[in-house]
Amino acid sequence: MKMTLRWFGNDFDSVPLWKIRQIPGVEGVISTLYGIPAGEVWEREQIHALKEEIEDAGLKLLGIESVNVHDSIKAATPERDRHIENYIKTLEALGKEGIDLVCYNFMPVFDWTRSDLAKMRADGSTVLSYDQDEIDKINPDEMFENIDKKSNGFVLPGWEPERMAKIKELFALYKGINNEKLFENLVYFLNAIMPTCEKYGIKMAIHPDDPAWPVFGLPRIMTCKENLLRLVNEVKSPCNGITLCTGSLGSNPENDLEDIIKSLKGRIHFAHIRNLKHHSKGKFEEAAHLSSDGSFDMLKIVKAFYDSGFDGVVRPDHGRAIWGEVALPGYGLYDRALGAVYLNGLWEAVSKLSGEGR
Ligand code: CS2
Ligand code: MN
Repeated sequence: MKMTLRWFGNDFDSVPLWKIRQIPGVEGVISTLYGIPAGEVWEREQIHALKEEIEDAGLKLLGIESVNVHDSIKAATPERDRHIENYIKTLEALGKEGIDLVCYNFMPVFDWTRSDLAKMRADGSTVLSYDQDEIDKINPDEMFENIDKKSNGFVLPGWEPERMAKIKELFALYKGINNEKLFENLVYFLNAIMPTCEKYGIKMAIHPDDPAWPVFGLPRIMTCKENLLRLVNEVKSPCNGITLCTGSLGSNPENDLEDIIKSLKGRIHFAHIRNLKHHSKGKFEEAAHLSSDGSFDMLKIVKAFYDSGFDGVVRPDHGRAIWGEVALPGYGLYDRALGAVYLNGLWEAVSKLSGEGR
């Protein structure tokens, strides 16, 4: 298992690489060329420079999160093939730089959705939270405004202002696209890129939808065991796999995380391991990684990864804002560092107790 932290690059992240380097057990980072809009080609030189900067800090670039998929591909508009060609060019450049893991998502219009980015908890920390009743009262524009106000001045992944400026057009693209059609579009995209992924040994890892149900009437498909399994079975190449994000899938308490992890044996290419606290149906808040702070049994989750033979790249996911840190909501240093160390501890215990010490 390789422990990493997500890093948005010097121009966008509040956390410098040297601090990440000092978290025990963290070998590398997961990064991206954050400034490049979805659909444009990444040049090899830019990827090389990113890699070099990370290596100079004593870390490895262990994967990309994300190479975003253009909405024309998700909605199958006439421009999709041109955008798929661009995506392939980006994959080729990544492959030539030795990058073998790419995380992406297939959520229409937005990435993750939250009703509050800074919900105060009893101990004075703040977390991202979701309340379906709140979301039902507002439209996407209002949600963007709320999110923008509480983003501490940072650009949030999936909520780039230039995308949000086109929100009405984006919604219009998805008229007539239901879950089944969106699924077909995903399979079309994957079939088109698989030969390149196979040539360079790039593992594609789709991130589940967050929360794991449709929002604002837009279709969402990466929400449950059945659909994840359907995807790996329809596009059989081992390069087609999953980012198993416990917080996103676990937003729906009906998803049995241990069972999902075990049933995707061999097809989980990347793990985001975090906890959250359920209040009632459609209402949850994020929590510290520790089991007792939220609703998940983190030991059982880590053991499920271990028992299914997982040995890939892991990262803690969103953390609480603590100790006065001002950072991208969910992506401060302190709570994610605590999360990484805790997850490493669970992994060490599980692996040594199993007698294998993997
Ligand atoms: C999120 C997403 O839960 C998460 O990891 O922060 O922004 C995620 O990075 C994307 O959906 C992956 O494409
Ligand atoms: Mn995640």
